[in-house]
Amino acid sequence: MYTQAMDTMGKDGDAPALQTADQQALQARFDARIDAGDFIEAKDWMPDHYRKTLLRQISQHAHSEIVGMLPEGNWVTRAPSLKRKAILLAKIQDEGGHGLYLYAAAETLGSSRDQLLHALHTGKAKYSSIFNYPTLTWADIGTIGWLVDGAAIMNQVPICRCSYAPYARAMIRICREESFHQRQGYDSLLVMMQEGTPEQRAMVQDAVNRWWWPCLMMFGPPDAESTHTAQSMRWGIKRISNDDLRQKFVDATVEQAKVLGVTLPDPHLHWNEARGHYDFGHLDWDEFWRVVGGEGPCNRERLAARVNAWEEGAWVREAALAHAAKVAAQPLAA
Ligand code: BYC
Repeated sequence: MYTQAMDTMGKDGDAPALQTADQQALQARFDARIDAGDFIEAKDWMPDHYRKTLLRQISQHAHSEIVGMLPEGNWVTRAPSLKRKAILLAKIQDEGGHGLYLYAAAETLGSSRDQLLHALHTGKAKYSSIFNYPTLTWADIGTIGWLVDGAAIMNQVPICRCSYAPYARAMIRICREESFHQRQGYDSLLVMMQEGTPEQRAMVQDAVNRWWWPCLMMFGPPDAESTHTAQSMRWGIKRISNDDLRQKFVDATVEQAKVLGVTLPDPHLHWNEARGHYDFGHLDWDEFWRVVGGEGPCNRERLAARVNAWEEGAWVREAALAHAAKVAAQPLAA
């Protein structure tokens, strides 16, 4: 299963010209299955471009999950109560689990875990821009739950219907857990807003001010500038475009902000009766591309932490392999 070595970070070109009648028949059958809404399994024939697109997206998603553990990990020792610490630990552990489901789904496409992680550690692979921002106060942890996980759910629920079945199955489990993550964040902020001191309420507002715009950028560049959206939607990998998901997120979040009692930091945010949606201000796409390009506030720190974890964990991998070899060498019990 893991023998189709490939450069996971190669730019996806057009699908190679089909060589034979057999390949044309395979392509036609694949297209018909996609059009019929069938799921594609790992053992099924698929065009190389489809496989590379999935490998890129799923591995980026996996990397985002494990890099996403870092900003939250920053607050484990300083959580304000045992209850909040236990919730935070459980959430971070869930993110590690999501990374594992997703790396396993990516491996079914012909890349090894080592190849995927090498791409992350050498800076060739992307991970979500949002995790390159710092967590400055405890309110950032609640805000990540509410807004970052909220954006993640908006983006990820449609992926439960992704045409590639192993990814879709992983996403069903992940989305269930993300809902809990979002709720715990909102609950934590609600307690601070309703029962907290004026300083705590100001801390929540400050966190929302800093996270709002980066969260809107999580959905990716505008559709007109998105390299992959059209093809990914044709293949049923993406079901809803970047801009449409961003709009859905804004519409849902404005109402939640009202209940919470915070102001979203956008003077242009207002209900547009004709569109049936909230209008919102312009995003700073220069900032987005700077962060994606490695120049965000925490890019270097995040990557260094992952590389360090890999190097310091070498003895665990070696011990696990030695143990597995020992078990395999033992005769089977009668
Ligand atoms: N950050 O053509 P586009 C989580 C890149 S985990 C960085 O629209 P696509 C959580 C994009 O890769 C959240 N790069 O691309 C975890 C492409 O560059 P390449 C992660 C971004 O793939 C722990 C270029 O821009 N979620 O929520 O069609 C704790 C053009 O973009 C970003 C997922 O990964 C970005 N934000 O659409 C808490 C979900 N956006 O690859 C929470 C799965 C775009 O050509 N992924 N780029 O070099 C997706 O749905 C899609 O991949 C995206 C982008 C919507 C992200």
